[in-house]
Amino acid sequence: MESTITSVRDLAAHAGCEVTLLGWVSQLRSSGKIAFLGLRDGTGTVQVVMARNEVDGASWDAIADLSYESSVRVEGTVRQDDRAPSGYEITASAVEVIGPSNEYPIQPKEHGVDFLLNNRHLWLRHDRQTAIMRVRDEVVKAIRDFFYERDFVLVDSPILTGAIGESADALFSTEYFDLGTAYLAQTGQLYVEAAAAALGKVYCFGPTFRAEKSKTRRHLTEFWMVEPEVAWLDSEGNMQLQEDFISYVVGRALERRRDELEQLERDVTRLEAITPPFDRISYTDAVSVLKERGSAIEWGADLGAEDETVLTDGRDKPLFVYDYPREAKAFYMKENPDDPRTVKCNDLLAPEGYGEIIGGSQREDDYDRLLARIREEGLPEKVYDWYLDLRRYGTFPHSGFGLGLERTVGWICGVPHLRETIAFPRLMSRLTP
Ligand code: NSS
Repeated sequence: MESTITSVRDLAAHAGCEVTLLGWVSQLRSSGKIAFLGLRDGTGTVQVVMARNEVDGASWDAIADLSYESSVRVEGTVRQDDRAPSGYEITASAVEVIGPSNEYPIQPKEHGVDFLLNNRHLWLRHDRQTAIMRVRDEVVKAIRDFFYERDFVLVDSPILTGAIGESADALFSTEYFDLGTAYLAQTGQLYVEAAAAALGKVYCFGPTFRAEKSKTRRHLTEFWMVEPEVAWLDSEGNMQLQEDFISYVVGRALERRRDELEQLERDVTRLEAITPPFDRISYTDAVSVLKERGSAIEWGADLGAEDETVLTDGRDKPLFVYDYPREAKAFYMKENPDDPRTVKCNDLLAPEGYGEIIGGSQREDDYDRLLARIREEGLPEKVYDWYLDLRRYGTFPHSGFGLGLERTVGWICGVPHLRETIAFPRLMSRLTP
């Protein structure tokens, strides 16, 4: 009789029983009389022990052909073993090779990052990468649950757009039939602003594109962003929403992906400290602090990665920097009535050198001021006509923010370079695999 097909994760339920496992060989060691395989099936890895005199001849011969990442079917008995990382081990009675794997490129030795990225389709199978993907999956689920539980409505925004969302110098464009140039969305924000007037509390969550010529560890050309937008919310309320949101997401990763975080050797005590409220500092005060610490920054310039690290140095929690100069920020941010040189906005900087993970703002809701800003930036007025309509027909105070998924996953996992936080990273110099 065929034994039950099960997965590594569910072995506990089958202790002492005969089972069948399907997976890939991640480790291999044989003495001629006894062989040990690491069998990885996507839910975990278990050691399989095969004694030559306890399996049939065909199974033992199959072992001779085995190499890393061969796919196999293993039948055997589940034995409890406290020394095994999963708590269980399989004593095999039969092994069948489903797909051989000759000269698998990634071997258990040091490989350069370029080599690994060229083999990203295979590199994804390895322990560190699967742990990061599992944390990412949980972060995405937590993001959706947070907004669902608070009655936000998901409104997906278009990827092909006619308007510039953030800045004119970082656009990917493509020909669009008879209509001229279409741009790949840098943000869904302008569209969720329209949706907020329809539904109150909304968010979009999808891929966004930036043709930024930045070869840093924090820039992808394609990244995922979640963007909530809330009617009748001001900048202060927006920051409260952000600190609740970040604390919820980090809490969920700790609750449900602790094993993976430990596998990644993440210091989880650093994450356990992430609870509201987070400290706030105005841009103007931040510049004073930076100057005191020797930075050459001048009031008016956006903060660089190094400035962000200096500001968060020695802090346990993320830090809000609010009310930036308007020339440093996008056209849609609301002029600060208390200081019109600045706008009602904030960045949220993650600790431990991870830097900006959120950019948010209250939106300019005054028709004349918004039009003036569009003109000042030299943006094509015609394509923003619909956006101005939101200020023509029942304008309303509203705020929102954008959280970069990969930067957040990088911070939570303790992985500094974004190339490991998305399955198939798109960088300036990389379009395959
Ligand atoms: O440009 S942002 O600061 N803000 C916006 O796009 C707003 N329209 C969001 C909004 O208010 N709805 O980008 C937001 C976040 C930023 O803090 C980063 O975490 C992330 O998006 N981001 C990136 N991640 C990876 N790679 C690149 N190139 C990148 N650019 C921004």
